[in-house]
Amino acid sequence: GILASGSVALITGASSGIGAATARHLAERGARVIGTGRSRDRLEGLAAELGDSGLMIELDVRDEVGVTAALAGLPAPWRDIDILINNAGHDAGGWQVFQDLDRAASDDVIDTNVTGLIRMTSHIVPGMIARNRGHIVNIGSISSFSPYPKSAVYCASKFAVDGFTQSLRMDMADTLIRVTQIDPGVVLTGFQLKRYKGDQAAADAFVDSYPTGLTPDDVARSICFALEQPAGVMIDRIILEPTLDT
Ligand code: 8X3
Repeated sequence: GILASGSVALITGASSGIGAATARHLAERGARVIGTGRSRDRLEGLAAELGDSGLMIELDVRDEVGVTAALAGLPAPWRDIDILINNAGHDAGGWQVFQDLDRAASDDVIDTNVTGLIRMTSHIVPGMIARNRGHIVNIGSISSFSPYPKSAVYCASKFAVDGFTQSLRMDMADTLIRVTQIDPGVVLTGFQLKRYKGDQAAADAFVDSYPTGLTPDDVARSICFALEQPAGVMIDRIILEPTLDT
């Protein structure tokens, strides 16, 4: 399968949360993992854990020039990317009714979650097509199809990811490239704290209302499930929700 020993996976937003957990799971299964994030410092821990199976690079999905340079600078053995995990995304400062949302924060949500995800895909798809080999995993959300209040721009961003995933899959129809979307509900990561603008008490209260919130490992196992299917099996979408939702 594509998740074989020596396969190269690139994971955006690898410094924490779902991205970091997925990096560990893929490395455990023999993949070589390029972990990207905005800050090299925050990737240090993962670099130490993964050793020779990991390559950490500083890359901001919002930055076209930086992305181009970072990918062009990959050492030769890391250039043929088999698996792209488009994980980088946030709703920083987003827990607000739309009329109170900060405009700059909203723009950043779109730049990262939508434009950045499309940018990474557009850089990496040509090589996948040339080799007729690849699996793209986009991290959506339950917000990709089930909107809720106080997250208008975030929900818009995840609906956009959903449309992109589905249309991209159709465009890959005459290739062996697979496209999967993973749609988690509440996952207990730094996402929640950022959404609440760093208000720890508010984030804790939210998290406490989900006694069985999903962990990053739960999401990582779903990603592995999709990747480990035989070449003829396309997992379109996996939706995960916490069992208890109080
Ligand atoms: C975010 C999902 O449930 O934390 O993608 O709002 S939730």
